[in-house]
Amino acid sequence: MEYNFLKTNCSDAVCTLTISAPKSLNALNSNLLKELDDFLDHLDAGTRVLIITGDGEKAFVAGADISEMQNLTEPEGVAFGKLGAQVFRKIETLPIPVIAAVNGFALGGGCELALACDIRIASNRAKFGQPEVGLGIIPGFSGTYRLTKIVGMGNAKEMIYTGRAIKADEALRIGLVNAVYEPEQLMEEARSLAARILKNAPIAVRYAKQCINEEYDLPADEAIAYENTMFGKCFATKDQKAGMTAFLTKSEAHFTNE
Ligand code: CO8
Repeated sequence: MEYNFLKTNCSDAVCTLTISAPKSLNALNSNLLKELDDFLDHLDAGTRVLIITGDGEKAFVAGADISEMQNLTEPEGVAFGKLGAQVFRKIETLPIPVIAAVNGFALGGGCELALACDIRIASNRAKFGQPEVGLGIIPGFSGTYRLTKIVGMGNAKEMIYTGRAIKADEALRIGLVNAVYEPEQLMEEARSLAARILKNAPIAVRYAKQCINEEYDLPADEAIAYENTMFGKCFATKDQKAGMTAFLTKSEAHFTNE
């Protein structure tokens, strides 16, 4: 598929995906969401970390495309919401870590896109918000679900009821982002975070993501049992032997993803 709204740059097991709709501050229209869906389906098997960012200096993603939503009927609203929600769920469950490098406005669907990623880092110019109620809608790409989990119910309710955009320092304080950098350092920091992940055993990183995601909504005993099963599966990998042998022989581990 040819992409009109995505720029991709993949090398050394790291893919950087840049959302690019410059005329609308990278707003998510349905064609863009379909491209994103296609990109995720065809991600090279050798990719081990995905970084998502926005084109330009101003916006990560300024939301879903308001001009496309303006005249939707109720069933069309459901369909548009479902499209975004399914694509974002695909990001959340991708078997590799996904880093959101938030370089500017992350509003509405843009904030929800960042929430679907595993780790969020931001430039000090970034602004996060869920302004939907000011447009007569609610967050529709799973923001009411994920924001609450990430920043807690009180912070999520305040952001969603008021629609107030928060700056990067406040996002850091409430745990919406893990770190804040100067704009020109953001992508370098994202790549360095990816490089730190790449040093580790790929299957173990994948299992860890799967455990954290799957266990989050389970009762404690089921969650603990799930982890126990996955922990056991690690011992069936060559990389477990490589990692522990390297530690015990004081050498560097060479993981083969087996
Ligand atoms: N959709 C469409 N166009 C947009 C959007 C958007 N979300 N955001 C910006 N644009 C366009 C503007 O209309 C403008 O276009 P033009 O040049 O043709 O007038 C261009 O981008 C530049 O924007 P501004 O001139 O407004 O730039 P400013 O620097 O003055 O302001 C802001 C930047 C503050 C980011 C401002 O553009 C803004 O408030 N944008 C809208 C933010 C917003 O409300 N986002 C939430 C949208 S709703 C949503 O995401 C719901 C998700 C779930 C959907 C579920 C569907 C059922």
